[in-house]
Amino acid sequence: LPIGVFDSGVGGLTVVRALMERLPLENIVYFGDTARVPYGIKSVATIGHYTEQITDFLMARGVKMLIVACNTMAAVAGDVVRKKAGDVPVLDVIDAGAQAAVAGSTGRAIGVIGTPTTINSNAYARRMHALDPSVRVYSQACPLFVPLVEEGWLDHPVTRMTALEYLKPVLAEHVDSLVLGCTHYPLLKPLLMDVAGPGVRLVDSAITVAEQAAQTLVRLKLANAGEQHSSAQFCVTDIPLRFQTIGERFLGRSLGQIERIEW
Ligand code: DGN
Repeated sequence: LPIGVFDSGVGGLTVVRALMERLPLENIVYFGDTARVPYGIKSVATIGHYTEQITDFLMARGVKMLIVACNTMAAVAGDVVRKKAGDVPVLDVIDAGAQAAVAGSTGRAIGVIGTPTTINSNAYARRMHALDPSVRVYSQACPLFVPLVEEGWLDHPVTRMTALEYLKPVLAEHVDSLVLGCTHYPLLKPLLMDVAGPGVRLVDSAITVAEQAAQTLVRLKLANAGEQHSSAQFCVTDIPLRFQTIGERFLGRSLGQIERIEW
């Protein structure tokens, strides 16, 4: 059975990339709601409704695990997924990122960056405080990062200046870790590392959720073993002009066959 991974658009392909690297024997079915992206600026009720639909779609495909790759959906609609998923284990990027951030923080001061919806939900801060009430969390919404990444400006002076501006207040608090709380941000890692400096550890939620998936599959005896060939299937609700180029940049390889879902 495949692992179901979903996102509001192409961004979740950074999670698929991390999963392919960590779990090369697993089959993956990806759902990207490219017709309705971006979610980061929509209301909680609308995001909840969309999330419910996507969960039903993937459950009908018979998945053995669900991964909420979108931080925005994980922030405000994680419960919706868990309710619909029944016995199927559900992982999400916020839970994984928060755990990794707290576990590896040396100074108990953690920065979080994400879309406005993710940051306004306070979901990262709440999860981190539940794990360790002594951590101080400094959050910053970075709405310009998503379009800059989709434009491919990963190492561009405009992106660097934007990052400097966004990170200034967070860095002034002497954070020791910075959580990349949005699917798009792993592509900015080299630039963000440069801007944040060597004293700040970047926490990549895509990598941490892939690690959590590997451990969960082993624990629940659901891991694919043996010589089966792994496959990845990509379902999207729209195929915009630059989908292939952007998607392959996020995935780091060719997308292959893309299935267009008509809703
Ligand atoms: N996938 C979204 C996230 O991780 O927050 C970013 C894209 C969007 O919906 N704006």
